[in-house]
Amino acid sequence: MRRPSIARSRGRIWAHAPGPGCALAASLALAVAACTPPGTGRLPGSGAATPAAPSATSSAPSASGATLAAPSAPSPAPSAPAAPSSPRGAATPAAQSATPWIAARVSLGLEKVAGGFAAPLFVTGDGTGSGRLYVVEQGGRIRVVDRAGSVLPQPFLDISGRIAAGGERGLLGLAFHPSYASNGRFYVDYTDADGNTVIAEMRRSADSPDRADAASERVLLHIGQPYPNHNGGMLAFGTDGYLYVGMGDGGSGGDPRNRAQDLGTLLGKILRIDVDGQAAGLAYAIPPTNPFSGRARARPEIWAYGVRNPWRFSFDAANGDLWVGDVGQDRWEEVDRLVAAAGRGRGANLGWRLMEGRACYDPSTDCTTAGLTMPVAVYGHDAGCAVTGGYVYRGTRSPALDGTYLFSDSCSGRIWGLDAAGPGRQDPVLLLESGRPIVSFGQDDERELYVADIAEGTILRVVATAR
Ligand SMILES: [Ca+2]
Repeated sequence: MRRPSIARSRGRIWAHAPGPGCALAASLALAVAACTPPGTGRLPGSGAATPAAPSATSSAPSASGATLAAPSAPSPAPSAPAAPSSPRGAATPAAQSATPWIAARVSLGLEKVAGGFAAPLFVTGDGTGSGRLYVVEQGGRIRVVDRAGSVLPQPFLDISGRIAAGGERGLLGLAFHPSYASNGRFYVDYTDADGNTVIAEMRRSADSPDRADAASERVLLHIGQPYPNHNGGMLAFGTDGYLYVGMGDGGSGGDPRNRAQDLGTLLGKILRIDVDGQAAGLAYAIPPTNPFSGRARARPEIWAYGVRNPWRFSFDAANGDLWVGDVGQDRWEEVDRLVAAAGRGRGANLGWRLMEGRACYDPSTDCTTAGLTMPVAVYGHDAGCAVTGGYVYRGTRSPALDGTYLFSDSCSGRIWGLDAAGPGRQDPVLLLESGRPIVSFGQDDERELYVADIAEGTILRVVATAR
């Protein structure tokens, strides 16, 4: 079995660039990307790269569908006690069973949209209603899929010459400015030739909406990375118009310098910056309501802290809730829900390295839990190795999914659901055994959801029907 060996390897410290073999870099979110030789443009072989047996894999949407076996009477055990920190913790098991979401039986499938990509690890619309999908390739290119489903021959952007790719490095994130239609500005997160994080603003070409101007780069943040792993990489604009940035704890294993709890570093944090302003000495502005703005020895960019590697996060399009998939160490993967009406996690401490999921990590017993924000859901490494945070479905094609937060695991390929309006502590409901190394979800302008299969080089649409 491949998966158990990958899971065991995750706790090991590795301080050098990944060598041959995938197990090394399987330590984190880009388990499969480690198998991709950087710069070759070739897809990894499915045999070596696919960590789980593709039992249910199919490009036919319904054929691969698994049935959500939602029990008619939910088990009262571990999800019953609501986490005290949850603003929605008052929901009872009875109330949960009465929601349409948990009562529904959903058949979930994946429908291939486009392929031929080299290590795709993100996909998004541009917010203009153009129908374009932008596919981020780890090696440094962004490809365009047009409304008709054709992959344009010329990439939107190619900055592969500025990037160190491989393992958990590469072009990792992309976010379009909320006013992209008028200002043409978008944002990328990548690791540079030295492996350090760059967050930069770039612009659409003046000549064509299908091309970016690669020379337009304006660096906003440059963040040193002490180790090759845990680079975060997610960028997304909140409904507040600010850019949120996911930063890992700097890497190695076990957060050796306790950076995630150190407000003096940007590592192990979720950041929030104002890309439309510019403060003295900065390429951006600090939103005045950032929680640590003005505090001594704290970085004002920090929005929330205590994360290990928040590889993918998203905002619920219906209410602005922030959902974070934080990759765990050796035992637990977690999803955090930071409710907008309760501050969207402003200043929250999500626990790492004190805790891994809901378990003490360092110290291993009697860790202090006061003031920590607990995950809405966790799963153990018997079910995967690295969480892939997803989205709350708010599209129209699959009404059976409305209000379901979908997420996955890059090793096991399982797709689970959570009730976005449910209690503050839930058990993930298994929706599909995809058998695919799903390293990311993405959302188009109609709020339909996609997944990226980094080994096969494909983008697939999530579809579901009620049964
Ligand atoms: Ca946590």
